[in-house]
Amino acid sequence: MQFIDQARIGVRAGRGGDGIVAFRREKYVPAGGPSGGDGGRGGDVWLEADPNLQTLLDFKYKRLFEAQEGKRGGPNRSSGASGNHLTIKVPCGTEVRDRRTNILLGDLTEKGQRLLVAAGGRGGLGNAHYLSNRNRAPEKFTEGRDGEEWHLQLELKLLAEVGIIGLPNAGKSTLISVLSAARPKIADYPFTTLVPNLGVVRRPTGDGTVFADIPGLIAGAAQGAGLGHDFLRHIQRTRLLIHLVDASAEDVVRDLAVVEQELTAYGHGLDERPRIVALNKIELLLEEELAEKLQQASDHCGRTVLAISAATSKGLDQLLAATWKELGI
Ligand SMILES: Nc1nc2c(ncn2[C@@H]2O[C@H](COP(=O)(O)OP(=O)(O)O)[C@@H](O)[C@H]2O)c(=O)[nH]1
Ligand SMILES: [Mg+2]
Repeated sequence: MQFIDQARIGVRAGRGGDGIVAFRREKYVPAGGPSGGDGGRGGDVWLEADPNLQTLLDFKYKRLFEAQEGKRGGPNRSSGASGNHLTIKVPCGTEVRDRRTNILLGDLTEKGQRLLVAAGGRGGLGNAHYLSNRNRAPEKFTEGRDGEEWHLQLELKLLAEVGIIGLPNAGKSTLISVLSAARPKIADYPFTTLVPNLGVVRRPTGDGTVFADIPGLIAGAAQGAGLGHDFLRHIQRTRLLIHLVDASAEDVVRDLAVVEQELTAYGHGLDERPRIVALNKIELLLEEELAEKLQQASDHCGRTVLAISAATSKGLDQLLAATWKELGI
């Protein structure tokens, strides 16, 4: 199963500065020669792989990237300054395609790897270039060239770091939708009936972490009941599991245990994965009822159990704080 994050961006390199027309004006020199300088080159746009980024989240907000223009030429044959290059940081593993032709321009896999995606325009020539015996006072100059402009498609294979598990109806999909800042596309998914839900949740450091909601966990999933078995295989690579339980269920301990048994039965170390347990839908319960269920759940799990409501956003800050702590972010 592949999760693919996609973004479309436009990149525009800087235009070259124009050449200018100027003549030397010096004391005692009646007719100074042409002295107009050349324009500076426009800045390039580069992409660079940065291991601190995990997602293309930032490109959901900013889509057009432009490098600086070159400056006009100056008098006394002085060239205009070149425009600054622009470097756009992308996560390692980002594939870059031309959007129109779908041609792969590059695959930025290694830290620090760079790809030129739009070259800056050449600066124009000043009139000093056009001095000749026939024309001692040329008025000719050229304009700077436009920088290259491209529409790019960025694609990144995502790794879900956090898996949300729990029985059907626990509120997994709801939780992901309220937490996430973006919804990546799920590619090549072999099943049609159940599709994992993905969300990119913005973490305090700015970049995103991918959460995957794992549907289809029911009793017997590890033995192949329903489609849960396939999803269990896919959560093997997550670093943290959030186990959600519907707090309004009659027996929260039984609901917890059903899913735990499936993790254990599946093996592969899934039951050892760091885990956060949370009761959801707590706004449906009276205070004493909630306290009692929290107590039962934490007695069963041997750890603190969080109380949240995906519907009203109650307790979500604490849930995220616990998540970042577990992930060491
Ligand atoms: N009252 C209440 N309902 C919720 C809450 N979170 C989810 N639900 C509802 O519970 C039902 C199942 O939620 P869903 O996210 O589809 O569960 P999933 O099967 O675990 O993905 C839906 O009708 C949701 O609207 C909550 O915090 N409070
Ligand atoms: Mg769901």
